[in-house]
Amino acid sequence: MDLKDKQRILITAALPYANGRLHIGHVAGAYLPADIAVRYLKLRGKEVHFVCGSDENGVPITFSAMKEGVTPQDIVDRYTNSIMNAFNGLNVDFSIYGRTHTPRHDQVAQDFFLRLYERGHVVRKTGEQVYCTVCERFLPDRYIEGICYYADCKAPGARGDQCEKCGRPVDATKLIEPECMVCKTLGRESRGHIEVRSTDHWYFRLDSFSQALREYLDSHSEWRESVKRFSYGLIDQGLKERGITRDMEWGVPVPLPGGEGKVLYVWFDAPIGYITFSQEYFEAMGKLDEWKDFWQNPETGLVHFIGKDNTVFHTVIFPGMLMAHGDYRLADAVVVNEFLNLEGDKISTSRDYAVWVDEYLQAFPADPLRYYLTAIAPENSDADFSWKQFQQHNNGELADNLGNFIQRNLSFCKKYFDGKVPEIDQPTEAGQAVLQEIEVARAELAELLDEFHFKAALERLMRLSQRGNQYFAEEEPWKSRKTDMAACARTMFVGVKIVEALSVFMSPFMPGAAAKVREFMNLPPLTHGDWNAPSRLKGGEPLGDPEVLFPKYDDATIQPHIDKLRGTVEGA
Ligand code: B3M
Ligand code: ZN
Repeated sequence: MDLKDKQRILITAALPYANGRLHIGHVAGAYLPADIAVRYLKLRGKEVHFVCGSDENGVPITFSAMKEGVTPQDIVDRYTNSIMNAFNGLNVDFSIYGRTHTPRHDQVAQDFFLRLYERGHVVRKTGEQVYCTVCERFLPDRYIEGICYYADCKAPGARGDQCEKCGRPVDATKLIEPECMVCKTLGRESRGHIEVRSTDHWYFRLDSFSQALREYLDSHSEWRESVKRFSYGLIDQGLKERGITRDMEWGVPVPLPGGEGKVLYVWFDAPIGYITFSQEYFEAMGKLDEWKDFWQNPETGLVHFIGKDNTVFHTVIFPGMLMAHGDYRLADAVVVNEFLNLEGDKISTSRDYAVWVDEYLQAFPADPLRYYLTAIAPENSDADFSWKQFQQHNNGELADNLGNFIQRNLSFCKKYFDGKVPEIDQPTEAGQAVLQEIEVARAELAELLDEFHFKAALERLMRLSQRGNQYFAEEEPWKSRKTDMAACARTMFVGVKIVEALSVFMSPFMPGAAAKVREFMNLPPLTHGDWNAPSRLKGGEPLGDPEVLFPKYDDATIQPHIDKLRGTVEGA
């Protein structure tokens, strides 16, 4: 069944690592488009659940803890809290926001691992790993860095799991001039004492699912081009066994003899987190088995929203894991976004070169950011956030087009129609044509949103608002109110109908502003299924009090944010 025809849908957004604050790159990459989709689908009357949570295991967490000289638990507690606050402030409305460093998740991930092991898809092998003789420990993933050994790359700073420069996976034992990052962080000599030692690990035989994964991709020709190209490319190059355990203490313990001192690789347990959180969520509602409807029954919808760097895990490895398990269905869609840059440079958390959500929210409301990040959404290519452009979009599009249209119509009614919806017999022909255009917009917007074309959908919304402004200008109600009040009423009746429609269409993108518009019109808050609800505005009924919806920001307000970034660039 097509996703469009499904009535019950589970949506996931990538689990943020709980080792840093949330920034605009994360928001544009996964959480905002997912939230827009969720809000839209609910308005369409679907049963939608939105699952997310913190990724609290793995080297990213322990590495941050080491750098700050605190425990991994301190790190995940601090940042889970900070990330949740940022999501709240942005109005990202998860059904559940869970955490992966919990006994419950350990259990779910271990059961999953054991099932794969019992079915022969996970095997134990002795392999070579890098070991620091000073630290007396193996150095998984980013605990080791060196020069990338691929002849056409040779970039310094390649990590033990991946070279960020060329993007290829790395065999840590082959890195040139390897360096122990633990020693380096602690200020010790970091070279010259790294050896290759053998240790046992468990490997997932992803290669045996090549054909099935290819068929999975074949069945989704509707996915974004770049995602398909990338995923087919991985399969064409030949899938390999993947090491899914690590020598470290923090994480999900390996539940087998010989697994002491080893944990599951974070990228093995993290996607299983979606399942854990789904269980926790439905259980909390007293519906013990309902999670299975969404994970094991293909009649429901399942959609993952992620950023580009997480693609392989969601289109190849996790589906492979689910196939290996045997009880699961696969996602209908994996919606992938490219990267968001900042003022022409890469966002860098370590250099503090980012727009942090908490900082943004101290200065501005959520909706202008939600608007701007959707207007430049990195759907098919990388995008660039610029404060000047943010200002232009806010002042030009939100304030002058959308806000102005709404304000203008409602204030006019307030002044000349006693704050009521104008009463008319029927609209003029031109007015009827405009009312018809609302229906066209409703249908076209739905089509775009059903296919996750958020940017185009937002443009379509703004065109309706522009059309409204144009109608207002053509009809000149400020003239007709002096000569022909009935004609004026016919114009304004159509005007407020457009405002009402806009309050519905804008709400997935800008829920805060949409709710205000509903208040300005004395309309009830939107609820489930309201996308197609008939107009609730009746001639003669009182409207509320309009206020400025989107204030403009002057240069003096914007400039400090630009300066802050310049400072961090120059200071770096
Ligand atoms: N935590 C990577 C990231 O934040 C990772 C996503 C997990 S999704 C299961 O980019
Ligand atoms: Zn070391």
